[in-house]
Parts: sequence; structure tokens; C-alpha cells
Amino acid sequence: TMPSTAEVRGALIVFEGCDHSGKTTQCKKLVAALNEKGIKTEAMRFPDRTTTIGKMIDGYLSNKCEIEDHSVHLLFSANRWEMVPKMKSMLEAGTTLIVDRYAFSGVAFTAAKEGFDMNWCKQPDVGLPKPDRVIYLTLSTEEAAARGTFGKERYEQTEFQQKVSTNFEKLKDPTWQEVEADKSIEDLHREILVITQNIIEESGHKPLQQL
Ligand code: DGP
Repeated sequence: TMPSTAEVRGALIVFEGCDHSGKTTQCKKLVAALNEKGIKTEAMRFPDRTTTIGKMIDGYLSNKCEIEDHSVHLLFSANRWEMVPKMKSMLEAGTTLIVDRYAFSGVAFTAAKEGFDMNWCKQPDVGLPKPDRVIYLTLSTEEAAARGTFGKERYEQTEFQQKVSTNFEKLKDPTWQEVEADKSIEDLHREILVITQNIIEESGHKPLQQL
């Protein structure tokens, strides 16, 4: 029978950052490039709008329905928890996961709302697999403005996004790596590819930690 665990586990790499920083584009290019190099890699994104919980979140984000702020915070967290068995089994089987947003977005976005305390916001995600590295994409204010206007989804407003950025700054720890995203898609991709290959090599023999 096939062994269910690889000798070397996959790395858990999360992308966070403000809107228009290019997270989604970079995640896609990175997954393709790593697989091409023979490093087994899969993409994940949160919120995952395909599940039952994800569909509720999608309705909320697209302003089709209202959900009380605490309640929706717990739904976003539940949407991450429901993926944990899949994440763990993939990592154990040696697959690296590239994740577009994670618990840090959860804290940064909800704590940007009136009356929310960062510590309260962190609690539902305590115990989730801890990323080996968070790649935090940053944009200068000028470049962010140059990248155009926001869409129609909830949270897509400049003032709110500024509060979110301030919150991300408070969440940084030594596992975060800040990468300036004010450059071409290809230049940024090359930089990220070098960084992630190092993380994958370093992480394989270390146990997975928890948030
Ligand atoms: P995206 O599909 O990456 O565009 O993300 C959808 C929006 O939801 C985006 O504005 C960020 C926000 N978001 C992501 N995760 C969470 C979360 O856990 N809690 C809250 N309140 N917002 C989140």
C-alpha cells in the first residue's frame, strides 16, 4: 500500500496584504512555477466560497444579505476550520500549500470595524495550523491609488482598507516576510519564487505549529 505520510512535509505558505497588491495573481503564478520545478504544490484561498459556509460568506460580501458582525467573523473562521483536515493531510503527504488570505485577514478586517478588540478577533482561529511563512505584500499609497478604484463588494473602501493595513502591521511576527509589491508582475514573481523555495527547504523537517 501507498504510504500516507511523506518523509518531508509540505510547507504552509500564506499570502496576506492589502487589496490590489497582487496576491491572487502571484499565488497562481507561484503554484504553477513550483509544480513545474517538481515541487508538489496546491493552491487554497479563504474565504472558500464553494462550501455551504462559504456561500453564506459570499452572500454577505456581495451585499446580498446582512449577517451580524460577530456572527460573520465566526463564519469566516469556521470556513478555515472546515478545511483543516484537508490541509493537514496534504501537508503530511508532502504537498506545499500556497494560501491566498488566512486568519490574519480575519483579524485585520473584523478589528477594523467599530467596537472590535483584536484579541477577541484572534480567538476563534487559535489552534489552526500556523503558516511556516506569511508573505505580506505591501504597496505604497501612491501605487495603491494608481492601481484603480475598488469594486462593489463590502469592505472595498479606502478608509476601511487603511484601518485593515494598520491592523496587519500589528499582527506581524518573525514568521512574516514583507515584500514590496510596487514592481512588475514578473519581477515580483521571481522574487517570491526564490523566497518560497527557501521556505520549503527549511520547513520540511520541522513540525507544523499552531496559531
Ligand atoms: P477575496 O476573495 O480575497 O477578495 O476576499 C474577500 C473579502 O473578504 C476581502 O475584502 C477580505 C475579506 N476577508 C477575508 N477573510 C476575512 C475574514 O476572515 N473576516 C473578515 N471579516 N473579512 C475577511
